[in-house]
Amino acid sequence: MVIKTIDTKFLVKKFAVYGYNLHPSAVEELRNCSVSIDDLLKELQRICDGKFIITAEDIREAEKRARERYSKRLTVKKETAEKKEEKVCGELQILKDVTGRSTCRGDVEDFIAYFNSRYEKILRILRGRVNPVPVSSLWKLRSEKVDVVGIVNDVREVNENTAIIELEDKTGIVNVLASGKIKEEAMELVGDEVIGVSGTINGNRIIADRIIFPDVPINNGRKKRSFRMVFISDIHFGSKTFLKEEWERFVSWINCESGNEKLVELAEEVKYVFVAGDVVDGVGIYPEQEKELEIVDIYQQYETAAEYFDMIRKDVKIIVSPGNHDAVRQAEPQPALPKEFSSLFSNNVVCVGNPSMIDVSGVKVLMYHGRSLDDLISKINRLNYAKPQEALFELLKRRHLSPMYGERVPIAPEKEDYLVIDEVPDVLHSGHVHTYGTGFYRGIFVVCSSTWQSQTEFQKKVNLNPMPGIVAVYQPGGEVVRLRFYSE
Ligand code: D5M
Ligand code: FE
Ligand code: ZN
Repeated sequence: MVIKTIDTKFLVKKFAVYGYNLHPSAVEELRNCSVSIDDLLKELQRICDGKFIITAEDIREAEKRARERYSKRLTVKKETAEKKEEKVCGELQILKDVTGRSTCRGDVEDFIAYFNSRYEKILRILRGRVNPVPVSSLWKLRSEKVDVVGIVNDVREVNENTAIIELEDKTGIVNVLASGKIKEEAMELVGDEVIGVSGTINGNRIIADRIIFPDVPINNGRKKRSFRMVFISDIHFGSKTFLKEEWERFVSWINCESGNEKLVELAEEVKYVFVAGDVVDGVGIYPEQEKELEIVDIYQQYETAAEYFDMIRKDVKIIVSPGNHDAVRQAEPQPALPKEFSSLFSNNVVCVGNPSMIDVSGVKVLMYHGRSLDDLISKINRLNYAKPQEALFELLKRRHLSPMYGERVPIAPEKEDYLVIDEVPDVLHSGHVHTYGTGFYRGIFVVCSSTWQSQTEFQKKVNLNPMPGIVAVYQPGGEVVRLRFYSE
């Protein structure tokens, strides 16, 4: 109750109940007072203990104190809200993510800075294994044996036994001749990756002895944890072919409500669900998509996503990064879903960018939607959609999530190349291709998660044969379990 609106008689009576007589100046002062009468009386009791007549000055002092107490209460409330958020994230930390850090405008300077960042970061990884000289100073050298580090501009097959790699560093371009076994390696270079070459100067070329990939070190001491992680992606909520029953079966399992004793025990140990993009089907992603949509409004698609995520028990944290069907910029790195959509999700859902490095209890999970897999699979002959994990191995070897520039993956030229795998993860999680595969690469658990969308008319036309409803359950340092919720 605000005092301004109370009549004088009531005021006098109310103060009399507390044993106070109001001086006329105090009544006037009370008219200008904007704190509640009860808060004011509480403060008066503190400062006017034993006093009989209350003056204007007493009112001013009590009002000041009541205000201070109110603002303190607000701070405590804010702190509690922050603590609550911290509790939800708990032992989860976002180590790297472009969200809120994007600087790019897309001009020429941005592209120069972007590729410089890519080059510098990978050069740092290669140092120690190579001792590179700048391309511009190659021809002044006395020694014939050299190392160079550069971005692969082009690879040309000369004949059955030879290829030429055009390598560029910040100072110039050099042609590298690759023969025999090295030619085979050269033919698998995808372009725009940074590599080291060790070789001999011959005229204006280098004859390669060795190609050095930045690669990841072998990790024999995998971190062991008692909890389990679940990896999914490409749910495509809103699509006509979203697999509702399969999703409900998955939820029923994760909520420990179905399956045999072993499956229930497995579900009990799940603490995290990672969702690597294509949460919804989106709108306007491909021609005539509206024909394949059950829900044509993007907001309603995310509302549905929120309802379906809400089915999952709340002590499981759900980490969601976007894909090319989600409502964020298409160019990679993509920021997390905006508040407009993420606020629809309950507290156990954390939205992160694509890519993102997440630390859960010391286990580092690198999430990347996987759009570059299409480019990689079409470029390297021995790769295919049936074993997408092998394409992911190639990304780890190149220490880059989307090495090929100007192909199917649009890249935003940020000052820092967020797609470089500078920190070595314990897990690499991707999706996008709608097929499933897991494996270990140098001790890193690699998972390409399946989809919750059966084949669409559009996918039929582009010959995409999905492997839907498969879930990878991984215990860090332990076993990988594959669960299938789809039966044909
Ligand atoms: O992509 C799901 C899969 O479908 C992924 O491997 C790309 C592939 N795809 C998508 N569009 C095309 C076209 N136009 N041609 C060939 N392959 C395609 P998603 O991100 O779920 O749409
Ligand atoms: Fe998808
Ligand atoms: Zn996708």
